[in-house]
Amino acid sequence: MEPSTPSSQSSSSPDSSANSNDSWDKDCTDFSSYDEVVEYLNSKGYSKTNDPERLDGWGNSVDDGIPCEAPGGYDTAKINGSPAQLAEKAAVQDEAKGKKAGY
Ligand SMILES: [Ca+2]
Repeated sequence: MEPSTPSSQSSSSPDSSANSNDSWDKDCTDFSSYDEVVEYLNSKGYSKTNDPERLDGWGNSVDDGIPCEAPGGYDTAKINGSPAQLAEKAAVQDEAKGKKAGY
């Protein structure tokens, strides 16, 4: 009887190089300006609930619909699915409803 030895010892070699630079997975640091972040997010159709590249939940670490860190005073209504944009849409709908109702 042979002593059972594990045929391959798993040495701990962290394979971090693989996921740091995936071309499809952008990070906030890959953008040179916040407008670029928003443009990218909008062009991909990403939003708070559709964020495969985890652009939201970075920096302020909250899935709040705001990707990366918006500079102070930034018009976040430009961001696809952001709370500010949703509020704007709701306001427009309310207005339309109001017009229909004759207000
Ligand atoms: Ca966020």
